[in-house]
Amino acid sequence: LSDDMDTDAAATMPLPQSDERRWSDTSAYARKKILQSWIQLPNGNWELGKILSTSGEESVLSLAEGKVIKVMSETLVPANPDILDGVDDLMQLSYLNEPSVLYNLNYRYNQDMIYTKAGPVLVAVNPFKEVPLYGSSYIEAYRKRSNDSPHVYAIADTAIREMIRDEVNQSIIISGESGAGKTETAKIAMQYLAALGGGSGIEYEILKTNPILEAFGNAKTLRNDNSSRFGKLIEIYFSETGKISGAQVQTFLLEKSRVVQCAEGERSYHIFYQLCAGASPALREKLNLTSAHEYKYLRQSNCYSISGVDDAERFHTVKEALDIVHVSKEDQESVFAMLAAVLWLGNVSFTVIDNENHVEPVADESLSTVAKLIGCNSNDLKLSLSKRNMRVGKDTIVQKLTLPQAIDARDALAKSIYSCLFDWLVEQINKSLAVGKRRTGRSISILDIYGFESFNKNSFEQFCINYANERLQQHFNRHLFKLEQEEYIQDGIDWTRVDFEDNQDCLSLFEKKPLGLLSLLDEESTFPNGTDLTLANKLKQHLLSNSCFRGAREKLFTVVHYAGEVTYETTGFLEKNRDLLHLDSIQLLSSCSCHLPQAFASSMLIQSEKPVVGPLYKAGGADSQRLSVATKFKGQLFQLMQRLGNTTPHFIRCIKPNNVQSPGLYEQGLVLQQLRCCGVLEVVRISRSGFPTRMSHQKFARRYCFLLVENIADKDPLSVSVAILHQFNILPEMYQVGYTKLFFRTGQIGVLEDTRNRTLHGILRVQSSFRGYKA
Ligand code: AOV
Ligand code: MG
Repeated sequence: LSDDMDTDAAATMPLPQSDERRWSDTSAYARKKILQSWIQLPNGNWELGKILSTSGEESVLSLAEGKVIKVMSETLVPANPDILDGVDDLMQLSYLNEPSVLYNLNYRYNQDMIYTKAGPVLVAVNPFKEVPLYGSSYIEAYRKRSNDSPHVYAIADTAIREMIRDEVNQSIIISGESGAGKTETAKIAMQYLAALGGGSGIEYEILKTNPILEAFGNAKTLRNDNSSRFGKLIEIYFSETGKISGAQVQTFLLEKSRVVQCAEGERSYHIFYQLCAGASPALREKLNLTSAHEYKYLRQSNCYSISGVDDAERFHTVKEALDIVHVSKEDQESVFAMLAAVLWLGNVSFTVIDNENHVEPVADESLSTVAKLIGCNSNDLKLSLSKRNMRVGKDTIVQKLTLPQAIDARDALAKSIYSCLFDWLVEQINKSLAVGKRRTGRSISILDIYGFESFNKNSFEQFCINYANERLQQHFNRHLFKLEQEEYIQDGIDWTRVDFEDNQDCLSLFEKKPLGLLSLLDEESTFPNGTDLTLANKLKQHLLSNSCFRGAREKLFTVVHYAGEVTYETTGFLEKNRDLLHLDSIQLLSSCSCHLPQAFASSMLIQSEKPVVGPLYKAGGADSQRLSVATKFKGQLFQLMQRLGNTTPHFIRCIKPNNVQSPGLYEQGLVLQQLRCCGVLEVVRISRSGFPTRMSHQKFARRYCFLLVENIADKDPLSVSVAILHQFNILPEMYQVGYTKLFFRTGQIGVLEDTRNRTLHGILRVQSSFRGYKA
């Protein structure tokens, strides 16, 4: 590096300030002289400057376009030499500070290199446009390892190799804010696994689950035109030979409320608009279908289309996908009938029938269509939406409904039908994917859940979604930091502890018993007189001492999440958490002549120990112990974490470069906030100073002992390991010998693997030429 700068000036660079001190390493690089530096502009963005001179406490810098400025030296943050521009692993940066990382990602992003490694983690910056990085030629290049730039394909490839090599199940865990690109990334990973493990045909089915689940479980939100409103874990099974033998999809907590209500500018689930736009004339007639504009459930948010998306075309894609996962034409028609029934239910209106403000549904086209579609008597439907059967002791009394109660009953029915339909579809998909599945083989799971959300108004759904993200964040932390350090210490390795941001406090705020958010919410949900306001007051009364909790006026409270503060409004919390089932609705569905509603009714009854509305819930001791939505979700998340805990994880962190879903726009502040909260920089710092690769002595000895010149294979594994290390002149600072394992710095095992592969190839060549000679 030759530069004409004043070296003395650079030599007097002050010690980096707070953040920089945290990020910078103590390698030889960091002590070298600094030629260029980052300076933060008043708008918060960082700009690169060349240090011209330093005198006293001030430095003179030249910025782009010949601008020269004088600043306090202590505000400067050292920049990397140009030669490190756009390195593909942040570990390679000499100066690991925030502006350098931001710059590096931006540099790559501008050239459509959206993937960058951060030590063991893959960072993916959403391009919001098609980038030429996918398809069969890329897949082939990663399979052959002729392309080594960071990529989802490379992660998927490593997962397959490690699954086979270590005989351990793998997981690809994708996280990031809403709209950051998790679902797209999951599909790209699936594409690779399908290409490499394909052959049986089941891979097509696996890929086709995507359009189906997206149609029924994704919707346009203010953050993302294709936002996942459910969490998904897909486990793909492989045979011993590395071929896909089956798969299983597990879904988490679908946002039901969207079916009956969604915010201005958002949409309900895609499938409704697709059906309205794409159904054939015959189907339209059969379902008495009209346009999306005619349905109240779709009309309320005043948004019908998504730019660049053809709903009619998507409808055909979904139908084809349903064919491929073996949902019969007949069943498909029943599915569409259920969707139409939900839409028509939303149009059912009520009229007052007495002077006590009791109502009953108007007997119009909506009511008769719903009855026809679900296969029940119009009058039965009318009755179930105008009265409620209540059991008092052994007697049943009939209560007439007021308008809000009737609307509630109607919407509850619509939500139940939709969520049962979603579950039913997942079940069909799983039946289809289970063909030939052998549980004995290994698997790779891909996790794609709804990302962290913060809107102007945040309700129960955001509360659950953000709680899930908090759990996932801890899995990430635990794995990459805690376990890492604990393992070093357990194995007697010299290791200076590195502090990292843990989110345990926030998780405790949610999970602590009896005084945590979830317990208090459940408690209030069982009180008949509990309201959204009493809930908010209760939370404030008990939780104010928690550092992650803040009270606000009336029904508002704030949680300090790892990804930022979110203020929630308790309106609807209790009702959504109770998720009461109306007994009358279940009875109605079970009396229907169509098979889907019947199936829904029985799954509602068997399924969850769900509370049933009314005095049943209040009076019955047993009933009140039934699980609330939040508690059930918590249980699911625990199970999920346990499952993931038994796998080797591969993490992908998706980053959203702007909030307007536009290509080419890289907002430093937004990216930085995401990098900070997800701990990417800490990961790099730890990995760089640590020993990320490790292998037990047994395994190491077994794998490499044939390379030994001297025959000591009968010695204990530790001695064999040490002999191998010596023979290959691995530098002492590049590894550590623990009690049970060897620990290596990044890249070292690659050197050994190369030698091993070369030697193996040599042996094979010799053997085959020998065979050729004999023939
Ligand atoms: P998310 O899954 O992280 O949000 P998506 O995967 O739905 O985000 O991505 C949002 C949008 O970004 C997609 O619809 C694409 O338009 C674009 N996008 C993302 N990744 C790519 C890519 N690799 N190439 C091209 N475009 C991409 V949420 O489900 O809301 O948390 O809940
Ligand atoms: Mg998604």
